[in-house]
Amino acid sequence: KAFARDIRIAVADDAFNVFFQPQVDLIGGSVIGVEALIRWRHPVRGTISPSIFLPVAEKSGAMADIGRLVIRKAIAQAGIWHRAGIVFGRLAVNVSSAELREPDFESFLFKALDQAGLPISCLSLEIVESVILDDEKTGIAHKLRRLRLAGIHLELDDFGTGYASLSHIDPDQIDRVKIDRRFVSGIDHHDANAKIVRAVIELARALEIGVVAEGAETQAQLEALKRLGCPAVQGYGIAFPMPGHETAVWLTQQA
Ligand code: G
Ligand code: G
Ligand code: MN
Ligand code: NA
Repeated sequence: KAFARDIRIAVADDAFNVFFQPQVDLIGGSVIGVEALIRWRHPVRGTISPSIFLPVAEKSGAMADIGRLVIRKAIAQAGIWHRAGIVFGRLAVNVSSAELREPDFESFLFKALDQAGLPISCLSLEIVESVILDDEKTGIAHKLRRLRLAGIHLELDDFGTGYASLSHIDPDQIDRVKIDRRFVSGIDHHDANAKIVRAVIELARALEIGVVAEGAETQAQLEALKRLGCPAVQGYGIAFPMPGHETAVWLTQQA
């Protein structure tokens, strides 16, 4: 309860920040995207992980507001980079079902893009499998389809950890899958992990869907992903999530 109140206060105080974590082409090394990740510096408890406070926000009804805050800030930042000629590829934003259920989610999104001067094709939404399952009831599927038709990219996040139905990697609905980091963590020494990652890469290739491996931390993991033919990667081994100004410096150094 107190925590839920802290979250509401943080929304009002604009205490949430957006960090960005780069994604790179594993062959050529060029930047292909940045994922926006929310960060909260609690006045007493210090930095709190979104995996702790987002579920509370979800339950207390603050998620939609927090999501909009992130989207607005991330898109505004990407718009600045776009105009400055700083190459970032695509901006990926995580969206929860609470956000997608809002009736005016689409108009909100288009307005944010318009205000920031960011082309629609620069934006990508990351959704987890449970959101897709949710849709049947809530009409989220239709919304996602319209957004995709408008030129926004859709990605299946944390692939392999949810209900993992293969029907969720449908090229008519999804542009890219993100292989969850639990499969990447043991890729250089755990044979089953490597086989699963290879299978997902082959599946994605057959379906002509993009694929990015998450959570690559070590050189050995990056080498293993390369050997398996993984086209793209995101993880501490490339770059940590960074505040906007640091991200701009990082991006400029890559170019
Ligand atoms: O950045 P970190 O690994 O701490 O994030 C933990 C979890 O929080 C991840 O599952 C991530 O998808 C989620 N997350 C981070 N930022 C956002 C956000 O802005 N919106 C939503 N819906 N989820 C986020
Ligand atoms: O949205 P998603 O569930 O994919 O969130 C990705 C989360 O993974 C972010 O919170 C980010 O901080 C975290 N992350 C990114 N790279 C790494 C990594 O190399 N190792 C670990 N342990 N976590 C990572
Ligand atoms: Mn994500
Ligand atoms: Na993920």
